Formats: sequence, C-alpha cells, structure tokens
Amino acid sequence: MSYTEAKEKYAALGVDTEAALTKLKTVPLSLHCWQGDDVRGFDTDPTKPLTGGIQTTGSYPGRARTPQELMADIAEVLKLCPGTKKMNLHASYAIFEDGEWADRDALEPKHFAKWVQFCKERGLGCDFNPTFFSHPKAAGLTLTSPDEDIRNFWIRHGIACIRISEYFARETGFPCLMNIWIGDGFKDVPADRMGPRMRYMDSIDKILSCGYDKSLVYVALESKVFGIGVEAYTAGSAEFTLSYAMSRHLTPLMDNGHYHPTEVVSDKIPALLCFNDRIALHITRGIRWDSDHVVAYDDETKEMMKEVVRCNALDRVFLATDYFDASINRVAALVIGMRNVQKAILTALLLPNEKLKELQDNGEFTKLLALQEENKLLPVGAVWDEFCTRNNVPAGSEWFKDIEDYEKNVQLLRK
Ligand code: RNT
Ligand code: ZN
Repeated sequence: MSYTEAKEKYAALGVDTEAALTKLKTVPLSLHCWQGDDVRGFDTDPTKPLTGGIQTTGSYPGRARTPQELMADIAEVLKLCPGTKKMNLHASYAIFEDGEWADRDALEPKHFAKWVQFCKERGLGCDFNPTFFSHPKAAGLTLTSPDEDIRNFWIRHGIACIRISEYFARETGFPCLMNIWIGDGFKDVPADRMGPRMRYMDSIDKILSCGYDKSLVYVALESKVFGIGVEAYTAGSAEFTLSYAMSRHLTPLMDNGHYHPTEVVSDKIPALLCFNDRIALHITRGIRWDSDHVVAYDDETKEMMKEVVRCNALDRVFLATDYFDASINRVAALVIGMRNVQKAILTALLLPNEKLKELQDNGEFTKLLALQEENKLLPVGAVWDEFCTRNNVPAGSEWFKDIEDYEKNVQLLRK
C-alpha cells in the first residue's frame, strides 16, 4: 500500500498521518552505547567480568574494542535510524589520553570531551549513568555497603557523575538524564533488609547534596527486582526507588525487564504520570527473565508507547533503549531496537485515541474491543516507510544491506 492510500485510510478514522509524522520526528530516543561492546567500557581491564547481576551472552565477531570503534559503530546506527536521537553513556566509557587514567571517583568532564565532540557534531543531547559495577570496589555492595570506605568511594563517583552530566547538558544544549542504578543485593535470604536500604538512602542524599542545576540535570533512580547472583533481595526495589525518587523530586525510572513476569510497565506509566512531572523508561525485552534481548515490535513495547501517547506525555517521559545481545551483529542489534521503539511510537500516534477513550467512557466495551482489534491491521508500515524516506534513512529492510557492508568492511576486520 502506498503512503497516499494509507493516509486516506487513516483519515477515514479521523487520524491525521501528517500530524503523526511531524510529531514522531521531534521525540528524542536515547541510544544506549553499551550494546556496542557488551557493557565492557574503557576504564578498566577489558577482560574483567561484567558484574552487578547483569550478563551478556554470545560471541558474535566484530565487537567494538576502543572508543574509536564504538563511535564508528554508533555513527552507523544513527545513519540508519530516523528521527531525533540522543546518546546514552555510562561512566565506564570515559576516554583517557596519553596514558592517563582516573578511577571512578576521580572522573572529570574532560574524560568525556571526545563524546561531547561526537554529540555536538551530530546535534545530539546526551544522557549519562554512573557505573556502580564491573570494578574492583564493586565486588560486593556499593552505595549500600556497610564498609564506609567503599560506600564513600561510590558516593564520590555519584558526585563526579553529576558534574559530568552538567557538562554534557551545558555543552550539548540538551538536558541530561542521569540515571542511578546499582546491582546491590543478596543471593540468599538476608538477615537485614532495611539496613542496606537506609544506607542507600543516605548515600544518594549525600550525592544529591553536592548541589546541581536542576534545569540541566534530571536525576533518575532505577528499580530492579532481582539480578544474577542477587536473586533473593535487591536494595533498590520498586517500592524503595519510587518512594525515594518521589520524596526527593527525582525522576523515577522503570525498566520493563525489572518486574515480576506478569507485571507490565505499560500499566505503571499512567499511574506514575498522575504524580510525577517526569518519568523515565528503559525499554528492553525479557524472555523468561530479565534477559535484555533486543527490543522487538511486540505487544508490550506497543502498549507502553500507547500509554505515553495517550497520556499526552511524549514530553514528560524520557525514552531510552537498554539491552545487550552479544550473539548477533551489535550494530544491527541497536538499529533493530531503536527502529522498533520508533515504530511503536508511530503506531500509537496513528490510533484514534480520543474516539477509543469515548467508547470506554460511554461503556461501549464491545465496540471498543472490536475497534482495538481491527486497528491492529491498519497500514502503519506504509506510514513508517514514508517517515524513513522523508528523514533520509532506508525504509523497510533496506537498511540491512548497509549492515552487511559495514560488517564485511569494518567489523570483521577487527581481529
Ligand atoms: C540493569 C539495568 C541497567 C543497566 C545499564 C547498563 O539491569 O537495566 O540500566 O542495563 O545501566
Ligand atoms: Zn535498565
């Protein structure tokens, strides 16, 4: 079906495809750099294990090993994704020059100057994450540690990251979302569940007390129900992080891999929007557990984006991808997930949302179900192709040719 035909079909339902295309173009989506190198980063020994209860599996060739390689890969991803993008970096992606090195508690804006340059050259904003894992001092607990030296080290890291986040915001001209996530927890049933949480509270209070410009940096706090090796207890549970974030006017962050298997983040979005000016999302795909598979154009991704759109909250929700699969081409993995989130936003923008709400309010549930089901087959693909073409990126699966060339000419030469 051509775009013109699709446009007419949608117009008959009262949906303006042009308005949807215009809107979609303005929605920033943060691209997580860590899919590109299997979450290894550049600031510690690359052979060290990934800790914090997260795991990558697979050994597909061509992993980015240096800042230059990762930047080249990300540039390739950006070329193949339409619309407004933002970068999303972890502190472990600091770039050191001339044999210099700084530990996590001594990181400075200058260690991210190359990334700022990368973003500025492309007109991108940048989000940021302190890295409380994959480090000798993160073998056990971090911000919840009963060892004051360890805890203070990580508090200093948090403060260093606030400064770096301000730097990103000032330099790029876009606000920076700085997300705090720690993997602290216990493998087996703990004897003290409250102590670590009280220490976590105190640690974040101390980080925030450094003072920062709230128009430049939005601090987010991400919850998690369990991780590998911390199956019984996580200090940063949903109740803890949401209560903390709300009591300090921070931005709560929900990762849709971080809940019990039958809970859905789509339903939590409107609940949190009732009480928070801003919320943040990490969009991922869990298969059977928080497996961080590449985001698919699946029911829950669509449902989450529907909620953001229906709540009229595209400018209140920070959207970011977050997953890592080392078993397939990593550049393709990023392109697939980014495009799928954008397709899901478009799908939501192309629904007759006001009409559907009216049916609900009038109690016309039979008609509501009938229309919601029929709407699933509307020609969103034709509108998506139009979006890609207008934004100078390949439509349909055309982009995969670029990946094949890039893999052959760049990634597979990395021996
Ligand atoms: C881990 C969290 C967290 C990380 C990144 C690397 O379960 O989802 O967001 O994926 O910070
Ligand atoms: Zn996450």
